[in-house]
Formats: sequence, C-alpha cells, structure tokens
Amino acid sequence: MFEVLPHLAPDPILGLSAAYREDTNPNKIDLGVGVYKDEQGNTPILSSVAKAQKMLLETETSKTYITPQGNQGFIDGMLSLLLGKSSPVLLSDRVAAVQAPGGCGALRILSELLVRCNDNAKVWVSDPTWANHIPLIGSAGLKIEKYPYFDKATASIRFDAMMETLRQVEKGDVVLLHGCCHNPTGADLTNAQWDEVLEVAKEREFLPFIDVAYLGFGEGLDEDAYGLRLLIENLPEVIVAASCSKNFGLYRERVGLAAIITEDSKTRNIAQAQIQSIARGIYSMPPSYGGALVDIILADEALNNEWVSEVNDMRERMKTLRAMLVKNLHENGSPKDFSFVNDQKGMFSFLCITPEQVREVREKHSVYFVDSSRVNIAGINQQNVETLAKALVSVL
Ligand code: PLP
Ligand code: TYF
Repeated sequence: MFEVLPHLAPDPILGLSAAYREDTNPNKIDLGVGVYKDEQGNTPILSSVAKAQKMLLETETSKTYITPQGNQGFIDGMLSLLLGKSSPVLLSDRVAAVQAPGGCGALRILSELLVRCNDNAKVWVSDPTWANHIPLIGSAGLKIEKYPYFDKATASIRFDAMMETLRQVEKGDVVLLHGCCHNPTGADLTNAQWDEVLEVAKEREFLPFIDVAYLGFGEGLDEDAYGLRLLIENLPEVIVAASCSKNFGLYRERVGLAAIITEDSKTRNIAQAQIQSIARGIYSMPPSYGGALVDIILADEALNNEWVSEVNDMRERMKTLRAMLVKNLHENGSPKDFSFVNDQKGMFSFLCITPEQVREVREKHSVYFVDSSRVNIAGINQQNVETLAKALVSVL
C-alpha cells in the first residue's frame, strides 16, 4: 500500500545536520539547526535544569497520567513569565491554556482550534517566516498568506509594506507574529512598531497569533515580552504558542504552552474544553517530564534566579559572538558591510547573501547553514570565527 506514496525531501533545517555529520572536514562549522551551543560546541543541560531534575527524581512518586491540560503549576508559571506576574489579564479569568508537546505542538493545537472556529480563516505569516510554520499551520487545513517583513537588499524590516498589507487584512483573519528574536531573520519590531501593530489590529479586528520561542534571548525576559503583553492587554482576543526548548534548553523533552486569551470567562471555559478535546484527538495528554522541570524552576526562588542568570549568560554570549563575527568579517576584507548583524536579536541572523553563495561556502569550506542565509549565531566560537569569516569573504 505504501508504494503509492511519493518521495519527500527531508526537513530543510534538520536535513542539514545529517549532511554536517557526514562531512569529514575537521574544520567543518555547523550554523544550521537552532540549538544553543557553548564555546566547546556543546549543548549542555542548564545547571538550573540539572538541579530541578534531581529534585524531581527525589520527589516524584508516580508515573500515572497527568491531566489533559498538563501540569497546572507549569501552566501558571509560564503564564506569569509571559504575561507578567501582575498582569490584569491573568487576574481576569480570560486565559485558557494547555501544556503542549513543544512550541510545535502548541502551534498545531492552536491551528486546529482556528479551523474549528472558521475553516476559511486565512493565517498571515511574515515573509520570510520559520519554514515549519507552513506545515504546522497548513496541515491543520488553514490557508496561508504572506505579509512583507524583511528586505534582504537593505537587511532591514519592510515595516511600511508590512503595515500596508496588515491594513488590508480582513476581520476574522489571523496574523502570526514572532514575539521576539524573529526566526529566520533576527530582525525584530521596535516597541514603537509594536504600538502601530496594536493600532492596526484594533482597526482591522484580526486575531494576533504570537509565536514566542526565544523569550530572553533578545534583550531580556521582560523586555522581549513587550509586544506580546501590549497586544494581550489591549485586545479582546489573542492566541500564544510558547516554547521552552531554547530558553530552558529542554529541546528533546518537548515542552510548550498553547494559550488563548478570550473576551470573557464564559468563552474561556469553552476554549479550554476545545483545546483539550483537540489534544485528545491527537495525543490525549502531554509528556510530563519537561513541564515538571519548568514548574520546579519557576516556583523555586533560588532556582528561578539561577535560571534567569543562565538565560542572561546565553543571550550576552550570543551578542558577543555577533560582534566577533562582524569584526572578523571586516578584518578579513569583507567587501560587504555586515554591521547589521549586531542589531539583530536572538539566535539567528540572515547574512543576506545568495543561495549560490551559501551552497559554495558549504561545498568548498564545510560551513553549514540554511540556503536562505540564516545562520545560528550560537554555532560561532573563538576557535572557528576566523575560519568562518575567511570562508564567507571568499564567496562574496
Ligand atoms: N517557533 C519558532 C519560531 C521556532 O524557531 C521553534 C523552534 O525551536 C518553535 C516555534 C518550536 O520549537 P519546539 O517545538 O522545539 O518547542
Ligand atoms: O529553526 C530552527 O532551527 C529551530 C529548530 O523541524 C527546529 O527552530 C528546526 C526544524 C524543526 C524543528 C525545530
């Protein structure tokens, strides 16, 4: 029966890892998949997470199922982290939420919910956006449209063009926004631009769908939540997909949160039952382990402080790496000015070079990153930065 199925190419991002592993060049450089790496190129378990694991091992007494919505401590902790501890919205009983298997799981659950509301709804995504948004949202059956976002020629956000498109979005359509640290470009809206997005959302009555996978990697945990909190506090309805993969380093544990801010608490109860029924139709209840760790970390003051400081360290290191790359490119005679990389946020940057140049640097110098020219900044270190800069300059 399966012979009827067509062959499919691998995930364009995860597929790069396989090619990198097979490359025998000792000087190969991996700037592909978005995972944080330390100076040695490892992705260690955060110290706060290691401590939480020990605590969990000592205190967990059962492996019976968790509830359909997941770990309530995790949900409450995450909502405080995202919305702010004193958020008026949190106190108003207008938030439905479930623990989800990763940010991906959250994106899919929320997309399914949108289909249940209106199977004709269009979801507007930034051009470009994270490649996985297309299958995650599209597989639910929603139609995807693009709004202009980034101009490779000037390495900057096309804000006027973005706003012009958003001004034509119809009531009931959905606009996917990256909460912070835009994947793949690293180009984020300023606070003033978020203020304008709020105005157009009010005017057009579209539903903001906020994907936040890198909270804390831009400017800080609270700073990075500016746009998210602004929209949630000023609009009747917003949906949020959050991931704990990066900022807690819990990638393989699959931890995320799907949240729906509703107009009133009666609708909240309906939305809560609906997202649980969607989860039941796919996997019943989320895996427990990662959510239990996040719950422990967010609830324990000392551990929470330790985690915040680890997030700060990761962010500051990535900023240093950006500066190091820009400096090395300049010192190695780059004809192109890469200083825009210093202004971009989080884990990724678009180098704004052509797909041909990306492939050439991969084939000739074993430097691996996505054809779009997206690099994982965390893959840079003191040892490889000069090799990397020379390789890039050689293909410009
Ligand atoms: N959204 C964006 C923009 C991402 O880059 C990612 C990837 O890490 C996710 C969502 C979801 O990640 P995960 O399912 O690993 O939590
Ligand atoms: O964009 C990235 O590299 C990360 C990790 O199917 C990722 O978000 C990549 C591909 C994928 C899931 C996660």
